[in-house]
Amino acid sequence: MIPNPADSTILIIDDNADTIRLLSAMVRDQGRVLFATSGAAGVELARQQRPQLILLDVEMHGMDGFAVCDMIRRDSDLRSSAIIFVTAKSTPEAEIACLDAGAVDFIPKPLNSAVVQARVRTHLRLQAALATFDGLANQDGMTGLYNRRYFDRQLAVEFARHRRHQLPLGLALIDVDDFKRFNDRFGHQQGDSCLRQVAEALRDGSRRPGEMAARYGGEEFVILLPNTDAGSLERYGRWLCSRIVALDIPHPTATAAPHVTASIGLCALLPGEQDTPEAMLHAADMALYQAKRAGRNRSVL
Ligand code: GH3
Ligand code: MG
Ligand code: MG
Ligand code: MG
Ligand code: MG
Repeated sequence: MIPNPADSTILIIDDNADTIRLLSAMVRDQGRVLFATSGAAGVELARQQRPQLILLDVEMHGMDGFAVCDMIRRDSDLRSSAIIFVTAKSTPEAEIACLDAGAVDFIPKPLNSAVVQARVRTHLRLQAALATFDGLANQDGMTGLYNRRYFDRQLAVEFARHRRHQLPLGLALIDVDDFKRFNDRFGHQQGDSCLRQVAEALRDGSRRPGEMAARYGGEEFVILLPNTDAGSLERYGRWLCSRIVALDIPHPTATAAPHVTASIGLCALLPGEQDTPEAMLHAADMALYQAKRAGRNRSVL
């Protein structure tokens, strides 16, 4: 999915109401415009709304533009918000200071409508291109699920959240059963199509907030389930197995059933349990191995 620059959000942070009015009128055709009249309110709004572009006044009462820029650049959730400084100080030194602070551009006051529009348009286009690349870098090309790279990053994020807020965290490792035989019987193209169908079922089965499905590699998938305790995870594992059975993809040479099935290894971390993301994956892998040994088409915690 390619992001459209016109769907962008532009946040104006300025302590002067007249400047906000003027800037809003200039850029309102290019996206949804929000504003804040202080640095602190601006940072708060940026965290809530994740704007693609922030037009930031340098001289403000209280927290000035450089302090705001610094806070935003330190916030990993706001990595993809670009900052343009708006300032009357247009010496080369001032311009360099803005760029060195982490802004992508600099708009001089007094404001020229055509210049403001051209700069905003250019940066929204660049932001959309970056978002496209970011999406592609995190995606598995064949199934459209997230890839392992992205999964590993999200697991680290959720794991830290689990620690901080003392919430349970669940993980499911899913491996298609007897898939080598499936390829041998039907060929690789049918094999790929089977993996896409399984992936779609997994995506569909992980739509609650915070849940994510990824292709872990080959015919293995993984689902991250925040706030899921052991009991819910066991029910989820059984449900997921039945969803893959329900795809009803014929597999006459499989060992567990005459259609495609999967084995699932589960791992649930309770609040406060001292472990690591790697240990979670290892535990799920051990459980998966047991599910295979016990006859496949089942989940094991
Ligand atoms: P088990 O039930 O023990 O998991 O048996 P299995 O045959 O599924 O496991 P094994 O690890 O022996 O074989 C996995 C097979 O998955 C072999 C490999 O060629 C196939 N495979 C991995 N990635 C892809 C893919 O992207 N497309 C297709 N068509 N096949 C793939
Ligand atoms: Mg000001
Ligand atoms: Mg495998
Ligand atoms: Mg397999
Ligand atoms: Mg195997």
